[in-house]
Amino acid sequence: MFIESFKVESPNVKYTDKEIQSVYNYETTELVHEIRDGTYQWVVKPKTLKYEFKTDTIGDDCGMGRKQWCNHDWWCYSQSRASTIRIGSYNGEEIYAPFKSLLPMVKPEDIVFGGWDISDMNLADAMARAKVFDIDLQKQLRPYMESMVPLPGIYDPDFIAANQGDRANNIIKGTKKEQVQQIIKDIREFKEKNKVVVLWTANTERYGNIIVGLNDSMESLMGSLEKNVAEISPSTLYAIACVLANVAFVNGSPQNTFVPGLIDLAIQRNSLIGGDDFKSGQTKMKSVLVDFLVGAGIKPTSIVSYNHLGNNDGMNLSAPQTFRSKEISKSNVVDDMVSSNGIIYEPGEHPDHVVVIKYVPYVGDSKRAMDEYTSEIFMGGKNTIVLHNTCEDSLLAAPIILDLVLLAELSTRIQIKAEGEGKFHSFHPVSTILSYLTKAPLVPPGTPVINALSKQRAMLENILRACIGLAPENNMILEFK
Ligand code: NAI
Ligand code: DG6
Repeated sequence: MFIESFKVESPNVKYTDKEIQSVYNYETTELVHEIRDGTYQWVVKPKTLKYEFKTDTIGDDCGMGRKQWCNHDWWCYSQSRASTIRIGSYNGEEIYAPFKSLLPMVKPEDIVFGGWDISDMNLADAMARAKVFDIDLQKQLRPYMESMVPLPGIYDPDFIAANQGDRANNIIKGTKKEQVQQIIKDIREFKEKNKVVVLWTANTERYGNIIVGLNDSMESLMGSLEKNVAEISPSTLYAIACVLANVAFVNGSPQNTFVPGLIDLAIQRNSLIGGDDFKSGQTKMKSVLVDFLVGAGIKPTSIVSYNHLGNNDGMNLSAPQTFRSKEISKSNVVDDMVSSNGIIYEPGEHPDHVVVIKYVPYVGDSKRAMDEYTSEIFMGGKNTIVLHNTCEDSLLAAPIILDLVLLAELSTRIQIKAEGEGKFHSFHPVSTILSYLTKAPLVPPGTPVINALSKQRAMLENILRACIGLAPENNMILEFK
């Protein structure tokens, strides 16, 4: 059964006009590796930590009883708009509510769009050029989009494919520092009326070289900016501007925008950063399937993923250096699952994992993703699973863009306090709750990277549940045992 909304009644939860406060017992474990009875042993000690959460309710979309206009397939594949969570059972029936009813979230219809592009094409013409929507829909949307023209962007041909040069007619001139200053000015003008989240969905760049003294610390990066050093990518320049303007910045592309100096800067200034690379289709399937296989004791030994696509992203990725960025972000996604099972894999053993992307103009945005998973099964047998997925690339990415923006904004409104801590603070500026939506989750230094989709989803959902004093979803259903 599905219900539209709910409210939690508990001594641990308080709803006020301005915020939702919750007290939460975090059940976890402490691991000890010590000598007992003359040998090293692992000892696991359950422990309970007490946390408090405060969530600012600005942007209220909890909508107790309010009718939602957007409850249809427009939002399909958006985690925040189209998915549900289980909240309990009633008379023996499982009860589900919208994911968005957990905490107040900004409504998509309240988002004000702005942005930069190195091409000055208005959004209606860009929509026509992209050939993703059918003509009828384009005609309906054109009046709303033709007056929307992007602000000039930061262009550096060294970082993207040469085949993008023809589009670059809308460029911020000046030194890198002046370009950053212009982005900050644009953000400030926008910020006068709106809360800002910036999301990079521009071309994939090549990886930036990490060089000691150039970008390995906040000081070196800011020093390099002063000196107009060439090896600072446009995406890193936008990210610097966002951190300096204290607005959230999310990277939807695979390159290493977040060089160590940038991460350092974001931490110092407590400004949210998140990424990298939208996890839209093939990788999402991979982070489900490999989790299932390894979790079931089946041993994937070869994973080969092909893509062909004919949109501008595909054209940009046809250059080796931009392809390499994508290859890296697509390749590391099975690591945590493989290392979780020391029964089927030897230490250091890893399946062959190959990623191929080819530009095929004829298929346009209709991307083909083909995967072959070969695994070892019972008694030395082999199992091969083949997937073929055809889908509009852009229509997979757009809902993820929406989710990243809505969740990043929500994340900036949550405050946390552990027992013994004097005051509330925001989550770590390197935002891990966005990892469900990204191929190569950016995590704070020293934090484990989780790629398995079910764990990423559980983390996101359970943290939001904690903010309203609900226990994590444990699927035990003990009531019926
Ligand atoms: P696109 O090539 O259609 O659009 C990129 C836009 O960025 C173009 O309009 C280009 O002019 C602009 N641009 C390039 N450099 C810029 C700069 N420095 N500043 C401002 N604008 C700039 O690409 P698409 O398909 O929209 O993808 C965007 C990014 O998202 C790519 O990195 C892609 O790999 C990534 N991505 C896309 C997915 C998908 O569409 N399913 C999934 C995962 C990631
Ligand atoms: C070819 O792989 C083009 C890419 O930009 C993809 O569309 C994108 O990275 C999606 O990858 P995935 O693995 O999430 O489907």
